Amino acid sequence: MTKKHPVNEKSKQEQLEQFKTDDRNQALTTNQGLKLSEDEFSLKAGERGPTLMEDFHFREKMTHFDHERIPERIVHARGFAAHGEFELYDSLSEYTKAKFLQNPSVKTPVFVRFSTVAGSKGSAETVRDARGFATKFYTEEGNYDLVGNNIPVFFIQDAIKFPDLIHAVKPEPHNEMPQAASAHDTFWDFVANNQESAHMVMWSMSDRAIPRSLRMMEGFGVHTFRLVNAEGKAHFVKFHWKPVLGTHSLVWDEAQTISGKDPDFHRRDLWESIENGDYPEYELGIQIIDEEDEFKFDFDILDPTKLWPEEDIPVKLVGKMTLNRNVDNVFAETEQVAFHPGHVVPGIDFSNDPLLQGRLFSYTDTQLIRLGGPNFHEIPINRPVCPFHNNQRDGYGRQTINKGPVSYHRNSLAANTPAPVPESEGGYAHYQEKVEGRKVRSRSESFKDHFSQATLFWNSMSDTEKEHIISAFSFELGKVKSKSVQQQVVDMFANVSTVLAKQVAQAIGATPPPGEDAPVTKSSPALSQEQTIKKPNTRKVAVIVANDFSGDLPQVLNSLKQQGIQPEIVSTTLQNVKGTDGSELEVQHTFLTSDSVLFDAVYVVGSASADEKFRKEALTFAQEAFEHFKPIGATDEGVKWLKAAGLDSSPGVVTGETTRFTDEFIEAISAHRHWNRHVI
Ligand code: HDE
Repeated sequence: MTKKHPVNEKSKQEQLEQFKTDDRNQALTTNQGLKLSEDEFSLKAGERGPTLMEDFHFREKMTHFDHERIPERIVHARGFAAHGEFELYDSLSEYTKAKFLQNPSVKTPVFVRFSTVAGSKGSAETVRDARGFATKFYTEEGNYDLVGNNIPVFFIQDAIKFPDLIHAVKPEPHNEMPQAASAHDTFWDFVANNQESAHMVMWSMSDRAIPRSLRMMEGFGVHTFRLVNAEGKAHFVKFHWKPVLGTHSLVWDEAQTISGKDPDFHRRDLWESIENGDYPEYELGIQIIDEEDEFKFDFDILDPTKLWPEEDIPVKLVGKMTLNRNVDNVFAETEQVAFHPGHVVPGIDFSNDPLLQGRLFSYTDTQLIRLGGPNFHEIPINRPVCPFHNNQRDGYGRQTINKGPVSYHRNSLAANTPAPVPESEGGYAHYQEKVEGRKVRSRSESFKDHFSQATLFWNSMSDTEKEHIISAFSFELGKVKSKSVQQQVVDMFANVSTVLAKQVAQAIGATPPPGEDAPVTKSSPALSQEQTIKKPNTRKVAVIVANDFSGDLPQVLNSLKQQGIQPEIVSTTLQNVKGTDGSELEVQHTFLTSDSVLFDAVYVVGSASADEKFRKEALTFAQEAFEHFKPIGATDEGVKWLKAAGLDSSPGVVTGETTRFTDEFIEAISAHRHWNRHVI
């Protein structure tokens, strides 16, 4: 007998609701429900006497506290997450039978966790690193996890090298330094001696590794997967997330300052955007290659150090994900969520990418230690929204109370249930790829070109992006102590570009490589962030205002807000500031509590009655924003201050009369950064 699984109509949100608890206005009890009369003093033999073993309340409270922490993720420890939903544009039935990819009217609940890779759980968020971009789709056929990064390729080609890579990038074991940084000897020693890393290193030395916001970065599934339709026909696929606000980055000096000024910069940005109703949105994109075309490319589509150039294989946008709800409890949800590339649904299958194959083992294995046993799927955030039944039993933290004596298959006592479901009725069947070969430990010849796509990436960068890459290499290798490692890296990257290698060699005192770069034959414009969407929405502007500001200011601020820009007032104290016409503005930040690096633009208004100290503070903001190529606006007294400091009349610096000023300032903010500014 085949019993169909009824679809659970409960949304993920409703499902989570039953686990939520509000302790306010409740009696204080032990975990056994015993009401407590006292919670401040342990039980003692006399007021000044020893504490008694009998104090079960003290022991329960302390034991629970002693066990509050769980092991952090070995990688991607520092992360932040949000709930949302995914909507499809058009049915993808041509390619896949996955139910959540059939019907555009279905909203699939999602949970997305973003992360840095190398740093520990408390590390700063704006470090140079790849970002994890892991999405759990709670579909009616079970959970589907797309566990990706914001960089489309990876450092290594075979999962067996992952422990080596991570040992090399993590703080060095003899002194546990540096935290959350690849700028040290062991990482670069690994790179030079594992040259398959060349392509990903180019990405991680680029602006992609210092995103402006988690809302403004792309996501990639990295590996080649398979989509399989109802007729059993398969296509190779790569997955993309495209942020609706475009892909934008910080500059390195700014990223480093933010690490100190606000180590929570990215989570704060995500949290506040969702609280403000500015929901982050990403479009899902797919690139498709026919099975017959597997060998038509000048790279192996199973090699995770290769991307599929978008100009050759276009990205089809198939749906949109909106993150619209913050978590209620970071530990219960963000920390306990367990992703796994092997969590798939019918219609989504794997390829033989050797990195993916290894990941299929690693993710369950890691949860066993991190979440303390095999029942992590029962934790509310990990539960599917559809029912699940099998003969797995017991283990640490088991919550399900399975009834009846039968927990084995095949059986007659329970009419041989729970029963497997045929493929035609939604049972998962692996794609029957024909596989043949000898058992070998080796790498395919087709995986051995490590430099062509690294060069493609370099050739696709704008001049500014190239400068940033050169500076990043110079910084990172400048921190490396071994002259030999420095030289090995310079020699290695001469295979990517001699221009790059020569400039880095110059900066770090290494021997430059001989030769010149070959003429550029191919570039991929989609790889440059200069080509991205540029919008003013959700950009934060520090508006520097003193008492006696001019009456036009509220009108300017309203025009900015109408464009989705977020002006925030900065002044000397948190007292309201008053205008000459009697209007008042609430101050959100002081010069002490904020810094220009925490904003996308600076608008200096000041006032004639502001003192010298105020003028200096305002100019510090403006100067720093200038050096980070950010838009700067000034009206009223601010114009005079900027002129006197020589900060006016540069690209992206807008000064002037109210009406024209507002339009031009909005335009300057949309541009994100003004690279053609002359900064010494
Ligand atoms: Fe992961 N990775 N990884 N990884 N990974 C983990 O799983 C691993 C790789 C990625 O927010 C761990 O639950 C191996 C590529 C993300 O919870 C662990 C290999 C990509 C996250 C693990 C890789 C990723 C992880 C640690 C080489 C991009 C965070 C904690 C074959 C496509 C998910 C955990 C979250 C986390 C193993 C390579 C993405 C140890 C063995 C390539 C976004 O299982």
